Amino acid sequence: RRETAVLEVGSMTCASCVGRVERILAATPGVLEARVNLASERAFVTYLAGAVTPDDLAAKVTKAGFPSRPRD
Ligand code: 9UX
Repeated sequence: RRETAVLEVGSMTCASCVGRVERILAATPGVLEARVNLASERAFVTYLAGAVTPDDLAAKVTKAGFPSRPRD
């Protein structure tokens, strides 16, 4: 089943950062779609439940230099 995660993503300062974060998320197994909004510092990720978790996604983006955490 598909679910949507919202992540708060820090340290994005330009459109290229947005593209980097979207590619990082989209390249993660289980992720179907990833969209990032720079102004709101949010990532919206559609993923397959059981394949990956919001915590996994936030950890991966954080490791790439953009401190992130799941939001309700
Ligand atoms: Mo923009 Mo982001 O020049 O890591 S790519 S600051």
